[in-house]
Amino acid sequence: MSDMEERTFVAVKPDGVQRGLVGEVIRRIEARGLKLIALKFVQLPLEVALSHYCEHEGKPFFDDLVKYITSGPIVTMAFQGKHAVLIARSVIGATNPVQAAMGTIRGDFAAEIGRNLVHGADSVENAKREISLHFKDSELITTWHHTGEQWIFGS
Ligand code: IDP
Ligand code: MG
Repeated sequence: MSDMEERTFVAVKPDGVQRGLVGEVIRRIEARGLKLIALKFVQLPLEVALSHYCEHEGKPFFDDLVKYITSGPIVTMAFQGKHAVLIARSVIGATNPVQAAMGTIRGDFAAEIGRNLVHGADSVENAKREISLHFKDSELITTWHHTGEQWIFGS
């Protein structure tokens, strides 16, 4: 796999949808040069939410987290590009919006850890797991040519 084929999974959570921030989230990630390869508007079934957040099972906030992510429709996306995981995480900002830097999505728009607007996979391995949980292989469209890529990544 080439560096440029690294993938990440991002979701606009129910509060982000309700607050009209879908376009803002997509815009900021697109602007960093990542290539969109999948996108859906979906209300997560409980079993998908449980699987998505399985690493947090047993933590005190787990039940609230599952209620939150299933409380309304979300936008799920996959992006591809060099350092896709780290780039998306840096655009999103720290988990607790109180600590998130200004200029990040959470730092600019959120105030509560339990309402932090966006999800971004935290590793290449988790991104793979999350992309395959939320998308069928046939829903990933990687064949299109991102014309800005050579100017953004220099390759
Ligand atoms: P991340 O979304 O920045 O990767 P994680 O630690 O993976 O953060 O936690 C997943 C989600 O669980 C967070 O985005 C947030 O919505 C929620 N969460 C994490 N820690 C807490 C907490 O201490 N209280 C309430 N919700 C939390
Ligand atoms: Mg996480």
